[in-house]
Amino acid sequence: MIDRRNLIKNSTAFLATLGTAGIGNSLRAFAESVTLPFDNGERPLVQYPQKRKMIGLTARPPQLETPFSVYNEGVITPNDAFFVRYHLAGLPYDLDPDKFSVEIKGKVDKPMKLTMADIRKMPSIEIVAVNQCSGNSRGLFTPRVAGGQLGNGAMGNARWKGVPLKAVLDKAGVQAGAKQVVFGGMDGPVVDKTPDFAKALDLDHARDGEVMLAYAMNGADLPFLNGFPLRLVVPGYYGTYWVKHLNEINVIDSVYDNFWMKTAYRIPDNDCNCVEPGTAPKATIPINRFTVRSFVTNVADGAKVKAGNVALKGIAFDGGKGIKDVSVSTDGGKTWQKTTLGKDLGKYSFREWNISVKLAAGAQEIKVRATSNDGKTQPMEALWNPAGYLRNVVETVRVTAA
Ligand SMILES: Nc1nc2c(c(=O)[nH]1)N[C@H]1C(S)=C(S)[C@@H](COP(=O)(O)O)O[C@H]1N2
Ligand SMILES: [Mo]
Repeated sequence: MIDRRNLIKNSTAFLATLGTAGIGNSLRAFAESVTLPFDNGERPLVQYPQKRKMIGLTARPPQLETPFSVYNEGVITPNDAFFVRYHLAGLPYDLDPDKFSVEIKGKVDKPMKLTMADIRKMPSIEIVAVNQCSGNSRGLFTPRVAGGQLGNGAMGNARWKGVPLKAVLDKAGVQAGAKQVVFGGMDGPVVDKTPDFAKALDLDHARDGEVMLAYAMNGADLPFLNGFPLRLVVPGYYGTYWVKHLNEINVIDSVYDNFWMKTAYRIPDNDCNCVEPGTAPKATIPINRFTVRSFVTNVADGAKVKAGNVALKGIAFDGGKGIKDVSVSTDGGKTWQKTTLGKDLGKYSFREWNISVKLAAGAQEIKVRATSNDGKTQPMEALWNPAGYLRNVVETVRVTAA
């Protein structure tokens, strides 16, 4: 029942805000701005309904980065600080959650439409999982690449609640010969030349019991900008598959080949998923699981710290094997010290790490490197691909100890 109340609060409060201003126009730019660590990295701090001040990338559609300091508040990213990414400017601002339904169609025995009430009646699951945009950290690529010039704030970790996609597919009865499941959301292009956004997963993946239709995030309704009232959650996979305002699930007997699968969101088809900087890959595949990453969160690049013992804290995550080890180096990567890992919230979650290191007076570099349970680790030199995806170089924080 709490869910229901939240739902009403969400819709009326949020839509009232929109009704008076329209979200694009209600963008309030503050005098404050932040500068991300690359050329042309100046960004306004902006505020949208249900969000705190966020780093503004674009206004139409709204695209917001999480201020990096948020990741030091805890391993769960608060809803009001969770990043926002959209491709198309036509957002479903007028959606009525009472009339909302998701349609299941295509190669199924019983095509159906499920309302939010229908979905809330089904047995629910919860998974803590990181959502990260493929283009997270793209602005740091050298040579620079085209696309949203993001710092490290296009990622977040939340406790998602919803129903397994498998349960929904079973209800509809997937027919023999089905190959993929296509997901569509309510947003669309404003002018018709941009192809509508839709993504597909292989049927086996769609039925793994973890891919879910989520209606709650960290114990509350999804914020509108994070896909209210229903979104796909694909644990371990890049955010592009996490379709928001999900209203169409289409089971098909072919491999989906729209623009967003066939042309965009593809990575080099080789072992490193990388190419020589400035060159084009010979063959590509759709982007899929996250590469393993780790960050220092309690000391910012350029900070001044006290010489001696310095407590360091941060986060690590990977595409779903879970984090085995996070180590820190203060000598340029010659030696590494194991950190202590924090509470395990599941293999798809951010994992906290802590360590105390000795820093001599002067300019120092702190490097952090995570290894996942399948032995994958982070490269010392950044790998490159033309779309600026998969960045997972060992991060370096430069500090002055005194
Ligand atoms: N309907 C819809 N869903 C979408 C998108 C979109 O443009 N429209 N963008 C995708 C991409 S690329 C990312 S990274 C995630 C971002 O999720 P968030 O905005 O909740 O952080 O949403 C995904 N789902
Ligand atoms: Mo993305």
